[in-house]
Amino acid sequence: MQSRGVRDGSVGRSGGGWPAGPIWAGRLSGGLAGVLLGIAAGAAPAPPADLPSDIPPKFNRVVPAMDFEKRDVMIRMRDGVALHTVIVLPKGAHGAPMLLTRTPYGASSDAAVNNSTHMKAVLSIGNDTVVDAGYIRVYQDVRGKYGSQGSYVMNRPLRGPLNASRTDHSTDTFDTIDWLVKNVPESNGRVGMIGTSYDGFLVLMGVIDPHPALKVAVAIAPMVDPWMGDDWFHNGAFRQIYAADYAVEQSGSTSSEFELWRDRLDDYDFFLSHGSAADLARATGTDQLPFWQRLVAHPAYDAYWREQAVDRLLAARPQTVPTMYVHGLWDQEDIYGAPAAYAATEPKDTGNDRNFLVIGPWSHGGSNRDGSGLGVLRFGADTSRWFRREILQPFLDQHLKDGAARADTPPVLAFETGTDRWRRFDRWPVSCASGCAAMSAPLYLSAGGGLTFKAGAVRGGQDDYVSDPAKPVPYRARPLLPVYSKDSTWGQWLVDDQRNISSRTDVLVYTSEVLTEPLRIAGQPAVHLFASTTGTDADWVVKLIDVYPDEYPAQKALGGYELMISADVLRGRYRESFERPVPITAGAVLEYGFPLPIANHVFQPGHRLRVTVQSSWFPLYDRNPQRFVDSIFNARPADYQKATQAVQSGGATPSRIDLPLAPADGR
Ligand code: PG9
Repeated sequence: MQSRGVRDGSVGRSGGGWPAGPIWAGRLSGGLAGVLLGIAAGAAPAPPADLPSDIPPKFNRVVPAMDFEKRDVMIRMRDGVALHTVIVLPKGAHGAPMLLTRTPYGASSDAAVNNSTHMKAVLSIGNDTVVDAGYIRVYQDVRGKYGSQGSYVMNRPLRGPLNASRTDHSTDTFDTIDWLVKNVPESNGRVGMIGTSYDGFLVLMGVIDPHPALKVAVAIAPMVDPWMGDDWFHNGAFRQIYAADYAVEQSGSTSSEFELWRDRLDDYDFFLSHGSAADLARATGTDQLPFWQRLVAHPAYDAYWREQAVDRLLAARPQTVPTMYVHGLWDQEDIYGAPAAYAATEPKDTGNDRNFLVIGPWSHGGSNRDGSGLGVLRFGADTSRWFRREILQPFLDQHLKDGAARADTPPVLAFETGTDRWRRFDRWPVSCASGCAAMSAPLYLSAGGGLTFKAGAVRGGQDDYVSDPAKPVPYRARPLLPVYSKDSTWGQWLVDDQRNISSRTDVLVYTSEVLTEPLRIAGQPAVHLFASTTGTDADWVVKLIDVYPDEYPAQKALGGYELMISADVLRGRYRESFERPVPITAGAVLEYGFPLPIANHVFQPGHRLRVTVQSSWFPLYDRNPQRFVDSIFNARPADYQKATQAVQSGGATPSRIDLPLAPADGR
């Protein structure tokens, strides 16, 4: 009641809503107390209409000198649409290079990570060396997001069969750079692009038909082929947990203020309780979103996906802008993109001096943050900072700064996990999947749980397990927090201890003898699984794991740790063709072949190799009903069935992983 009295103005009336004679009233100084409490000697004055505001009509904020200046501009594209752009200039800049990031995540917030008078603190830490080098930093909202006009299209395709309009990210980048070089007099007229993930995809769009002032590009963890192995699918298996969140956040509104709601803590329960991906989309309203509708309309690798795969687009065009691809070995979102785009463009780099690949021990975009460790892993130094200072900045400077020295950028720089050191290569080894027979060594699964390089030591036979869609294998230890929740450790899940998972009865485990010598792999392991199912469709998830010694005094938590080195999934219906799914013949032993993400790792003496096989990875991937249906998005409850999966070893059906071996101490 008291607050109601304040609101309706009754406080001034004697005997009003205030308690009589409050002790604290006497402590207020007369005038102010009079105004606040309406108490005055003699006749009661008319009550004020309202209290004076604490917010003055004009507040002149006193800000000490800033070491930068910010300009907010709208840059008009060729079709009249204006894009919101923030230009951050070091004070006194003159003849400075410009570094451009185009983004759907908010240019203004990218240019105001902290409230500071220092440019270095205002930008994210990934910009530390760029600011030290005196660059002008430019951020731009893509069409339809935050301050920009126009329509937002998720991964807007290039003009052509999938985009009938006059513009795309390539033209928008061109028009933006054209404006920048004409309207930022503090610049030297040279522009570089840098961006991570979606912003990395935008970098690659920018190097297509580039503006002549675009001199260098750095694509960090770029989304390149979202069906084959980046954000939305891996080999046809749908990345439900992530796509469901992302669709709502990114395409639910211009300024990304919506999140997918939850009605329970554990995402395992949440996704399981809502049935198929389409059922959940209906329950949450996600099915209204055009982006979601496109996902559901294109479950297979049809022209829609093929025509927008960035590696194909790049391969089909001349490469004029020196480009660095930056990849994280434990990238939980875009583990496919950077190596694929590098591989697709490398043949055009005849002088081996325009196309560069950096492979670090990072999660998604980890090179922009602290890189001293990931999860329980420690790398002995801040690998990200070292990369930015010693590799990235000299590379940018070489192409953007007037008179800068030539950088000593190796064509390929790869951090070797297991030994924690950087290695320089002339080329990244071709993948086993595309024919590295000479250097690949088959690691055979042996019935009963063995794993060996010796074909003669393989025990023939089969191991089986029951895969039950009602109890799918979680992708990490439960409870599973939503990807974007405040306490989420989503960025670490690829280095989680696999112990809790491999101890399940629906996961097959194959383990080698203890290694007596280091075993080094550098490249892409290739799975050849011979297996049958009693169902008519099945997912096959294969993980290559480094099992630490049972006790590990150097870091106790790593005793017996099961560290995933490389892993992926194949949706069985696509074993013959990604374009045309076919049912699996129940009971037939078939070969399932697929490459795993690249690794650059040394399994140390005392460690063991482990391979595990399972048929769900939930809810990171939606459940395969295990009965062939037209589209798994629309599977009905009755379609989900248990199946017995049998994995073969030896003889004519030698399940194995071909490992890209490399000399343990050589290059
Ligand atoms: N992995 C995110 C993404 C990239 C491209 C498309 C959609 C999502 C990202 O981190 O930006």
